Amino acid sequence: MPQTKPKLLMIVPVKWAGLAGSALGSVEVVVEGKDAYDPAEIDYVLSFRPPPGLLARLPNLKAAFSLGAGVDGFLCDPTYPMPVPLVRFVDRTLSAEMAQYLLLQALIHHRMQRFFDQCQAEGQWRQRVLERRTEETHVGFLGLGEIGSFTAGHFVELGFPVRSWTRQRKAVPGVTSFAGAEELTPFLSRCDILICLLSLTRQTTGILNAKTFAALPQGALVINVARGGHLIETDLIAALDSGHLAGAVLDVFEHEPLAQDNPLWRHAKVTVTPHVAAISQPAVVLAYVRDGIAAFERGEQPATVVDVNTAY
Ligand code: OXD
Repeated sequence: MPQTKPKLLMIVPVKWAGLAGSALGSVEVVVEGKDAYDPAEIDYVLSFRPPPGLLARLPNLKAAFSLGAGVDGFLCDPTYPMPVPLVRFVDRTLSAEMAQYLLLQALIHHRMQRFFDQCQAEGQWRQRVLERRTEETHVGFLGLGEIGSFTAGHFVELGFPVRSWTRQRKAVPGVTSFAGAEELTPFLSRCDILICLLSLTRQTTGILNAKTFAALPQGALVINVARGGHLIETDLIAALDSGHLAGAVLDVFEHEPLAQDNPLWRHAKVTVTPHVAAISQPAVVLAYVRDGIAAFERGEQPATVVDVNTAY
C-alpha cells in the first residue's frame, strides 16, 4: 500500500505559500484561503495567529507549529485543541537578530547617541562623558529563554552587570537570577535598562505598568520586544512625562499596525519600530517545520514543544 504523506495546513502570509513546495520535501502542503482541503486529512498546522476555532475543527491534528518564538497567537484561542503539541520556533538567526536589536537600542541610550545626533544637526562639537559608567549600568531581563540567555551573554561581555527575572531561578553565567513574584521589586530596583522578553500569559499581561515603572531607578530605559499586551501604554506615557523614565523602545503593540493617532508615534522619548526586532526567515522556518514533522512521524517530540498549560 502506498505510504500517505503527512499533510500540513499553512495559515501564513501569501509570500510564504510559494516557498513551501521546495522546502517541505515529503510533506504535502495546503494553504488556507487558497486550496480546498478536508479538515480530517490535516496532520499539522503552521501559523502565527490562526483564526480562533479553526484548529478545533481539525479532528486528526497531530501538532501545531508557530512561525515565531511566541505562541500566544495560538493559546489566546480558548478552543485550542489540548493536548495537541504546540512547537515554538527557536533558531540561532532569530536569537542573533534579537541580540543585535537589543544591543543597538541599549547602546544608543547608554552612549547618548541622540545627543550627538542633535549636536551634528546643529554643527556643534560638544564632547561629553558617559552619564553612567558601563559597570554601573544594570541591564535587567524580564524573561530569560533561548533569546534572552543569548543576548544577556553579549551584555555581560561588554561589561554590563546583568540580572534576570524568571518564574524559576535560572543559572546563566554572569547573570544574577531573581525569581518569583516576591523578587520582582528587588529585581527592578537596579534595572537601568529593562528588557521585556516574556511570553504573554495571564500572569504577565500588563506587567509593564505604573507599579513596575515606579520600582525602576530614576532615568531607566524600558525596551519591550515581547508582546504589546505586556504594556499599559498610558502608564508608560505617564512615567515618561513625569521624568521618572528616560525613554522607551517599543517593537510590539497591543494592536498592530500601531494606529496613526497613537501618541507613542510622536512621543519625544519613545522609539517605535514595526515588530521587526527579529523576523523569522521563511526558508529557515520551513526547514525547521520539515524536521519537526519528521520527528513526530518517527514518534519523537521536537525539543521546542511548549507546555500548553503554562505557555513555556
Ligand atoms: C515571534 C515574533 O514571536 O516575531 O517570533 O514576535
